[in-house]
Amino acid sequence: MGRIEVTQGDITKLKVDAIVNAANTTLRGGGGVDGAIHRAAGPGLDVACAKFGGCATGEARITPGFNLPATFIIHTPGPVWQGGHHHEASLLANSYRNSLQLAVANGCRTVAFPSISTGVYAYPLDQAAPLAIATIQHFLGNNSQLDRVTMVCFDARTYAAYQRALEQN
Ligand code: AR6
Repeated sequence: MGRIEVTQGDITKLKVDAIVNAANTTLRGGGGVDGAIHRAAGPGLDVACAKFGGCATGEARITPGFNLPATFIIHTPGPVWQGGHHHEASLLANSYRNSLQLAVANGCRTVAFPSISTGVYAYPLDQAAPLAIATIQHFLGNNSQLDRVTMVCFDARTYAAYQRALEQN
């Protein structure tokens, strides 16, 4: 079975088959990790993303990596936190699951995620981290193609939350 790894760093630097982007429903770029990915990938990425005409929350779309070391970029809008009673948990799980499904469909063996929705979208980290880890673990249990899924945490607090979730899973 493939492994989950938790690391701290900048996801745009990773040489994996696919990195996931915590996008918005327009798929036309923004701040946070989305902005960093669009800047590092170069203008070809926005041209490719424009063709999708948007993406619903929890769904995913794939593009080439353009100037990134990663082969593909998988774009998924996570849910905006609205207090927890607006299907945020199932939508966040959908983002992880649909991204992994798309990665597998495109022959990927290594995938890296940022902490979807815990920045601008304000999903509480202590709830997002165990949900992300459990969803990825469950997917790995049912799929033999993936070798490694890496959670790439930008800051120490996020890193600690995912490490704890991994230990307790
Ligand atoms: N590598 C890895 N993680 C990063 C990086 C990076 N280079 N830069 C930031 N993060 P956010 P969201 C972390 O706000 O909450 C955008 O404007 C960051 O510290 O990027 O899903 C989109 O266009 C945090 O832990 O995504 C949407 O409008 C995590 O990535 C909206 O923000 C996610 O924070 C999406 O909000």
